[in-house]
Amino acid sequence: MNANEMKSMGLATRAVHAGQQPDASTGAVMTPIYQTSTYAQAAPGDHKGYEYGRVSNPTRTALEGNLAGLEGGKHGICFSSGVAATDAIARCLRPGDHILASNDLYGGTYRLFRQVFGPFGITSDFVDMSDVAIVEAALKPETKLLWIETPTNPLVRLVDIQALSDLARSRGITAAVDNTFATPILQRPLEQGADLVVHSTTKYLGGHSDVIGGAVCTNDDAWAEKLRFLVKSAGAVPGPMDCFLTLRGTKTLDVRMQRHCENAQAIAEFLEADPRVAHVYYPGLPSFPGHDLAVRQMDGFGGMVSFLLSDDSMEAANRVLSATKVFTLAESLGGVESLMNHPATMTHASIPEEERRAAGLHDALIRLSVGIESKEDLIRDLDQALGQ
Ligand code: P1T
Repeated sequence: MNANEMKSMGLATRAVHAGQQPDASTGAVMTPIYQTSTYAQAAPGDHKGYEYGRVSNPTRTALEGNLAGLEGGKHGICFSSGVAATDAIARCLRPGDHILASNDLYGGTYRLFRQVFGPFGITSDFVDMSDVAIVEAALKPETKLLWIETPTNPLVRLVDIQALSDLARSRGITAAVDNTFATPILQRPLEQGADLVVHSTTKYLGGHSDVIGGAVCTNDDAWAEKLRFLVKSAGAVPGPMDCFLTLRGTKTLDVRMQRHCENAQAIAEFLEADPRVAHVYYPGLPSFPGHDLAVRQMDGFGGMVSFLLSDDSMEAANRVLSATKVFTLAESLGGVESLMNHPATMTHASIPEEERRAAGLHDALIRLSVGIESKEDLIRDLDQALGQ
């Protein structure tokens, strides 16, 4: 099937087949793990498209084709981690350039923009992107990159991709969307005008919490060329085994996302009705401020649920976080197993306390990555932990 035929296929079909071909030398249906650092040349420059493992690898190529197919993009470019993918994009900026990002986003992205790129003269601001007017007011003449996370991490706020991509385009600014929380099954930002889609493939795409990886997808040839140059020149590449594991994960992405969404919805409804919980953040709740936009922009509400305890203290959070038996207390998300996380002390600890609180990341905020277990067991586990 060529790329155009693939585009007309449903997402579940693309998840299994995009970028996949039986191995040319053996007919192996699954792309082998090409565990090699280099490739034989018959004569100088006479090779089969692969010269050196940092530049490219057939297992990586198969994954890149798969991710591009899922996002509906021309190009997929893989990196050794999600932050390496973000880093590659930011490296294309120059001293004096400005990044405008969401004020509710993965703490490591904040740290990268502020602490790694700040000293190189690249400035960054973080605003509430759920309001287009706030974003417009915060743009500067030197803004070159609009960094959108939606749903955001950890408050699962919704940001209007089409509106912000249109705004960015009208000002000559690149719009990048971190699509890690939604995955292409639920949301395809390139179709909504974004220039770049970024993933931590560590999460839902890999899906089994056994591999770290990142990717960028785009239809923009110039961006693809710049990023491939950085892959070759800066070298943050995933190994063939990691690509194989991620590719094994993406094939079941569609079915897994359905179960993540179903379980998360049930848990959000349970928590919303519980007096021990002050507030529930989940786009699938009609009471949630981003619900209408989620209905328009997404094909499902995702597997991430956050909630605030009625007793907003570190002690109360610690009691719940230490008491679950099915949910594991751990950073990360998107695996088949349910995880819980304390943003204030774990994933978002690198955001200064004042900014963290201002962004709504309270001490007793708990983030759930709802897995694909039986939802009755998950609800029972939360119920008993809330009672501690
Ligand atoms: O961990 P890595 O593969 O480098 O991905 C970074 C990253 C990028 N974008 C989003 C939205 C993320 O959530 C992450 C990583 N997040 C966690 C580890 C976490 O627990 O939130």
